[in-house]
Amino acid sequence: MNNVNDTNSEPATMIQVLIENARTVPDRTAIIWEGEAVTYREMLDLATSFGRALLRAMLGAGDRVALYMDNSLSYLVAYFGTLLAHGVVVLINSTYRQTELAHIIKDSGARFCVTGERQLPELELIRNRLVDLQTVITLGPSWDKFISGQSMREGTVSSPPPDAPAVIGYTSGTTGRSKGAVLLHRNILANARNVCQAWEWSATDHLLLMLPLFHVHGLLVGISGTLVAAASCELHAGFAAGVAFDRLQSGAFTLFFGVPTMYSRLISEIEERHLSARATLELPGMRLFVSGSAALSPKTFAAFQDTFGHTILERYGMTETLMNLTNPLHGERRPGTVGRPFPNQEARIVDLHSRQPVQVGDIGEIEVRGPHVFAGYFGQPETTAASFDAEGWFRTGDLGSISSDGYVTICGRAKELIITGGLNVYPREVEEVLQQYAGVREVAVFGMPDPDYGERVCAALVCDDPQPTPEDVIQHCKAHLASFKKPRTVFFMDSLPRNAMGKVVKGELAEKFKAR
Ligand code: MLC
Ligand code: AMP
Repeated sequence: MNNVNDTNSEPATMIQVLIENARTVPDRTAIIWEGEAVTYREMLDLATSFGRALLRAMLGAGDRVALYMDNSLSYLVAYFGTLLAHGVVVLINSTYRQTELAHIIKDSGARFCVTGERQLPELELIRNRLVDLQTVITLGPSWDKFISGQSMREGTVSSPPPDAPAVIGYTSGTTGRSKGAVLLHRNILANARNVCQAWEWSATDHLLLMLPLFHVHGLLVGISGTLVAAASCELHAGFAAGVAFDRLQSGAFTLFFGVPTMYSRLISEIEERHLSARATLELPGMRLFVSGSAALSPKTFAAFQDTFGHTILERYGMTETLMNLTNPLHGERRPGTVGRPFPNQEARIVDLHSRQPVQVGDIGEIEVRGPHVFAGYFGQPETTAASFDAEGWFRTGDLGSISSDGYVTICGRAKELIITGGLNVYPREVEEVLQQYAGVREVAVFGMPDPDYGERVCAALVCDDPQPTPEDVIQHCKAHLASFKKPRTVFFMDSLPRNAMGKVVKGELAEKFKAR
């Protein structure tokens, strides 16, 4: 049914990969969603219908289409459909509230937004402020109407140029307002190919994917890798340890990707079910568990090995660069490290001042270079220029050291960032919201260790009397920000510890409250 241009040369975009798979293995399952298998041919047809509808609605090449919704098959249809119509997909966390949402839609200048019924009310609150946003497509009847709509313009979808922007992923900085990282079609394909090569991802693999599609981990590793390998993937709405364990025991899967919280919850699930003998926990068929997006503790690494008999492979990535470093598929997977660069990509560690590579064992900033590295921050040439050096090395803002045999250990961050359950929280953004609460005089948001989320968001406040309760403050944050950013612990102080420059010493706060 589709009229997509076929190509016989080596695919240069993920869309060409999809077209190629639909041609060579049309009846192979690509995605399983809610028990229904969707073949490569069907996926291309569905995406083509959506892409054509966008063209009828006057989408121009390079126009942004924001996806603000939970995981579903429609998410993938909208994603591939947008790319087929030469639009640019803007990823938005489906739990974002109006301020976060308004910023991304305005900053990206999105003309279209595809949203779920659960998210629509939040979007409606700010709709009249979003001058560029012309069309909102809500899953359900509005989606059906959009797809079947008539127009004078009948567009033909095709593969976009490899150098064109494909995805904008928002990731934050020091200002508290997130920046859009522009990934080109060729960046996404290059990284997916390198990942497939390193992990020997092949057509016989079947991935259990419970990560959100609005982040690169789920979409640009899980889905992209599946396509490049012409493999299949069972997509879920989200992660639940019980469901994950049952599915993994079914024998249907070979791959699982997760953040460390998912691995520690899988271990707890076994404890809760009082299953202890390893024999009962066999996960038939599984060949690879990969962890990323946050540091996997050696404790969880060892406990998972003990419980399930599998050695987790830890890798390191970021929105701007996709996947950078990986422990080996064959060879030692060293706990506490993120391994070496993926094939065809480079990484090095440089001194923070001289910007020269450090000696073995010394700590510096991790820099990366290669075809996987993004084009820059949307509409921010100066910030982009400051993120790269003259030789094209990208400064990750992560601190690390390298061993004599090339394994990198991440030791901290040059950027101020809390990673909770694989989700990033920029303290400044939460501080700005807390500042608005009546009676708050000073505020500092910082991370502390958490057994479930790895790190937890904490806030120290200096307030006028009468002091608010922690619950008041937390509710205030939930009303203004995605709920995962709220402080889970609130401390009240008479004054905040500051250095000679007047800057709050957050390390001291974390140390002080650790004892409690
Ligand atoms: C949800 N909540 C969280 C949270 N996730 N709080 C802190 N940290 C988190 N990560 C809050 C919700 O707001 C809610 O609060 C309550 O916890 C329960 O919500 P839930 O929906 O039941 O969530 P939960 O089961 O706890 O989710 C945990 C999780 C999820 C680990 C399954 O956070 C998740 O899927 N994380 C993966 C994120 C990811 O894909 N990161 C990749 C980024 S890309 P309340 O109060 O409202 O009830 C990247 C690059 C790379 O980093 O290298 O990959
Ligand atoms: P994001 O901006 O959401 O893409 O998050 C990227 C950040 O996640 C990186 O800059 C790292 O700080 C962190 N990260 C990703 N993978 C790992 C890992 N394996 N270990 C430690 N930190 C990680």
